[in-house]
Amino acid sequence: ISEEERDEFDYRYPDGTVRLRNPHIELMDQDILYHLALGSESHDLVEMFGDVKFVCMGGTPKRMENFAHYIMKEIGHKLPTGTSLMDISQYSYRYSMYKVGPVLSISHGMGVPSIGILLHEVIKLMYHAKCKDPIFFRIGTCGGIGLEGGTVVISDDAVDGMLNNYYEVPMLGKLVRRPAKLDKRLVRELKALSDVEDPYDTVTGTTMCAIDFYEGQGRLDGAFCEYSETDKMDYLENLNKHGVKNIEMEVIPFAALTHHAGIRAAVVCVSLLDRLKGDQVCSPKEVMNEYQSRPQKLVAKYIKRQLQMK
Ligand code: R2B
Ligand code: URA
Repeated sequence: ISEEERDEFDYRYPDGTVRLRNPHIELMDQDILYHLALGSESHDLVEMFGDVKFVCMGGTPKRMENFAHYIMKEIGHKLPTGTSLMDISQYSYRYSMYKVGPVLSISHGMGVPSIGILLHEVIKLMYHAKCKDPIFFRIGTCGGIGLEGGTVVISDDAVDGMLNNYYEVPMLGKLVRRPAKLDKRLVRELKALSDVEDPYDTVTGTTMCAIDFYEGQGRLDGAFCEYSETDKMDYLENLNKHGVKNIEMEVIPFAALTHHAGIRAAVVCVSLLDRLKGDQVCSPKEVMNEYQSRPQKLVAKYIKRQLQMK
């Protein structure tokens, strides 16, 4: 690990616990994590979450429930007898959250605002629970650029639809920018775990974060389209030239907010289709489900290795 890499993720207390860049929180009587249906006074967050080491996020509640069951099997975690896996945030009716020993599996919904709100609350959860050196993963889906459907992409950089590599948020009438940086060491470690025997490729590259699925990703099949197929192909080819390997909808806030909090994080997505060849997602359900298990396998392998090293 280089000096530069270390410096980037040192916004933590020496014991590895998460430090908040917000002086107001510790002055409050209680902090309600509204969209998680949790609170710092209503729940013993240290008792409930203090042992969390890995936070895995993905778009849909079902995928994250499946991941929770899968990781439970992989790390050999046993639930207390007579209990079953429960959605801790079910009464938020917003996100789903499952806990399997040191692993949290949480759905983030679609797009920048949805994952942004969740990240505020999960980063505060790490702080309240005094979690040490938690690592965040997004296991998701994407459209590939010049990559066959089923290819796994580990993001080593993030850009938005204008090729800017920062998260820009209007605050108090001003635009505030935060660099969208990912942990390069984590990228290397994940890449090294990919199996050459896999019947699909695992690549690293820049991921573009769109704020829309259709026109925001140059699709021709939305309800509206006022550009030509040539315009679309020129745009995608230009992205490709800039090293963009895939397009999804959350990487910018995910990279920027974890980095701002000093939390190591990685994004691993499976490409559902090659955007140079089409726009519609039309693989059969079984194929799609198998595709979606690929990022989960890689992240589970990483978690397993980390736990065995202890
Ligand atoms: C990938 O898939 C979703 C859109 O279908 C979005 O959440 C994303 O990033
Ligand atoms: N998710 C996206 O955001 N885009 C795609 O093309 C596929 C999945």
